[in-house]
Amino acid sequence: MLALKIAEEVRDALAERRPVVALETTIVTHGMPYPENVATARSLESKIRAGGAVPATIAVIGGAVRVGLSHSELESFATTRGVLKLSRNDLAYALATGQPGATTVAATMICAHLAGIRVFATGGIGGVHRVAETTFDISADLEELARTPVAVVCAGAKALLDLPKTLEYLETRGVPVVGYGTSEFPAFWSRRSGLPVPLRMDSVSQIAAMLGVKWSLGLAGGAVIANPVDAADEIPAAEMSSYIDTAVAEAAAGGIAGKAVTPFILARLVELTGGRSLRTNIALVQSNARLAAELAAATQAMARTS
Ligand code: PSU
Ligand code: MN
Repeated sequence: MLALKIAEEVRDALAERRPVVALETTIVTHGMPYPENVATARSLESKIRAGGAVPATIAVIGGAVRVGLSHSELESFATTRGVLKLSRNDLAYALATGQPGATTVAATMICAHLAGIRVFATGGIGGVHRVAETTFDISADLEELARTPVAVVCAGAKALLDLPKTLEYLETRGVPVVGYGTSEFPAFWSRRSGLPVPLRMDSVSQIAAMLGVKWSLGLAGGAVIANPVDAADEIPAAEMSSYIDTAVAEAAAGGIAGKAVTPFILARLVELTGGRSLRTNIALVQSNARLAAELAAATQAMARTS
C-alpha cells in the first residue's frame, strides 16, 4: 500500500547505479509564476541530462508519490489550481485524500530517500525566519536535513530569512554546510552574505567522499551543498536588502503566516525587482542542477569503487 511510483527511466538508472538527481515541485507551483515555472523545471531536467544524470522530479499526484514526471504531467501539474505545498507534516494527508501536492525541500528529501536517491537540486532551503523568537517560524527543511540522508545542492538560503540563526540551527542539528568554491555562505540571489560558511570544499569528488564517509559511519541526515549564483546573474546583497525589507514588512502587515510566508515574499520580490529576482532565481537553480549532476556522478563512482 506504499504509494510510491517511480518512473521507469529513474528505476532503471537506480538499479544500474547510474546517477540520478531529485528535483522539487514547490518551486514550480509556489515559487515562480507560470509559464517561467514550467520552462525552468524543464530546463533543469535538460541540464541534469547534459551532466550525464537522470532527473527525477517529485510530486504527489492521485494519491501517490511520483518520482519522475513526463513533460505533459509536469505541464498539467504546474497549471492545476489549489496544489498543496507539502512538507513532512502533511505529506500523508495529501496521499490519503488524493489531493495534488508539490513537495518542498523537506518532502522532496523524504520521497527521494524512499526512492533511493541521494542527491537533490533546488534553489534555496527554508530556514529560521526573522523574528522567529516571536513567531516560532522555522522551516521543517532544517529538521529534515538533520534526519534524512540526502545532499541538497542549493544557493544557500534566502536573505529574507535570519541567516545567522539558520546556520546556528544547522550546526546544532549536526548538518554539514559546505560552501562549494566559496568561504562565505551564499544568500540565494547574492553571492555573499558576510557570514563564513562552516566548511569550504572546492572539489566535487571530495564532497562525494565526505558524504560517503558520513553515511558509512551511520551519521543520520543530509548535507547542504551551497553553490553561489554566478557573478553575472547575481543581485548584490546591498541592492537586494531594501526590497527584502519591504516584502518582509508587507507580509507581516498583511498577516501572512505559516506556509504562505515564503511564496508571498518570493512573488512580491519578483514585482519589486521588476522581474530581476526571477531571472536570478532561474539562473541559480540551473547552476545547482549542473552541480548536482556532477555530484550524483561522483557519488555513484565512489559507491562503485568502495
Ligand atoms: N527555494 C526557491 N523557491 C521556493 C522554495 C525554495 O527558490 O519556492 C520553497 C522550497 O520548497 C522550500 C520552501 O522547501 O520554499 C520553504 O518553505 P517554508 O519556509 O514554508 O518551510
Ligand atoms: Mn514556515
